[in-house]
Amino acid sequence: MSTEKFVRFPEGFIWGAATSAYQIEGAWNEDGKGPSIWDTFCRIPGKIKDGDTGDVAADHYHRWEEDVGIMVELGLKAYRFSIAWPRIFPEGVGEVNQKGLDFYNRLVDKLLAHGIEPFVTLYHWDLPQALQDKGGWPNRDTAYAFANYAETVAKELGDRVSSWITHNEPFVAALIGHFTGEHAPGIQDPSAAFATAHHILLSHGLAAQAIRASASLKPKVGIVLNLHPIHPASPSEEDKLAAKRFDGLINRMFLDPIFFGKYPEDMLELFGFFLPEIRPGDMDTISIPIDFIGINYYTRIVARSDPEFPLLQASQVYPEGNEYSQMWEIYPPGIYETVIRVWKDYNPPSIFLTENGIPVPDGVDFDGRVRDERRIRYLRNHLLYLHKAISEGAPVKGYFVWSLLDNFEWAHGYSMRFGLVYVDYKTQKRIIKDSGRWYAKVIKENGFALE
Ligand code: IFM
Repeated sequence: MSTEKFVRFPEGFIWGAATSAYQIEGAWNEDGKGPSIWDTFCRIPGKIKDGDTGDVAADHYHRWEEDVGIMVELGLKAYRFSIAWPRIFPEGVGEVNQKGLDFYNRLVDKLLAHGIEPFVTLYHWDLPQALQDKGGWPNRDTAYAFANYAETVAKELGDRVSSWITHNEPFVAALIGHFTGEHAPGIQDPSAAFATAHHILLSHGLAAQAIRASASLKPKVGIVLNLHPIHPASPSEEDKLAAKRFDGLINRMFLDPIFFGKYPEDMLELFGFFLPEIRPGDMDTISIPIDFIGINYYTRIVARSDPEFPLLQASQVYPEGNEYSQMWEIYPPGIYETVIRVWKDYNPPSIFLTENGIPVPDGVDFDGRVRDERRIRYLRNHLLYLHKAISEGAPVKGYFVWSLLDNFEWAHGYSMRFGLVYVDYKTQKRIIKDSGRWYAKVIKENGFALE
């Protein structure tokens, strides 16, 4: 008698994989594309590991047909990708570059021809440099430029695309781009960071309205946040406060305005004076009802009180004896904790796990296979906890692995490999890793067996 238990996902569960434009496309200056802040940032010596750039990346701009072929082989039900704003508006606003739109038209048509649902992200961090030159996100005008860009794309693709994501991880764009400065545009100024946060949130609401007014298929509009469970390093009151502050800055500072139309009180007390002018109506625009929330889950944060640390007076600790990847602690129960928390505290109509994955220093074995068992274990353990959340009633409709392909991992350059598919950057040859084969089976069977 078999004692095998099968972890079955709900009928119609959407299995996908995700990428973003700057991380895979390359072709940084082709077919009329304007430069983005990442094109500029990568050229500043010392900003990116080994001086890498996204100039060529995984050359997806030229190999997109082959890449869709791989998605078909994996049996993906959905593909989440982002549109490069500077391909559509080389100057951020003004004249539209039809060749840029055509690239995404072809991609969307091909996906649909194979029954793969496109999930379009409008902003995954590659702001047109021309807008940065006018002040970037700290300038409120950028929010209106974004709404205009969203309207243009929704008019073009909105007869075939129905799932729209306005922004990917506003926390990262705001704080890592404008406070720590580790990401483009490399600014280190708390006022710029909080102005960016507010203007990105505002632009999300404006874009949601523009998409709904312009797309001919009834659109489903959402936003993607990077969320973490935050645990205190010890039971002390100081560490509990440290955890609360981390939670405020990373999670609630974005969830509360979107769902409740207000910034959290404790964050306003701490950082209110860094926020830009909040005009009447802003919070209503930001809290326009959404159709889904996208959660990117990778890891948890363990926080301790640290008076030396700027902004939060709290810092992250990495407890000994836990399991780590090249970048973060591996903490599968956190996906459950995060989903349940978002469901219970914010009650979204539906939830997608829009990113989950792990960097592994994969290599090709002599027989041409990439045996990335660690990634399989990571995905499987996270899916197990996601399944638990779903079986308790959380309205999770789909899951996207980060990432379809190995790609440009921002400040880490090409040193981190997140793909289900290995990319040999010298030849651009693609090899489906063991994890890709494993995921294909999960998709086919709508779950996996548990010994
Ligand atoms: O590669 C990134 C992605 O662009 C946004 N979310 C996290 C991923 C891994 O760091």
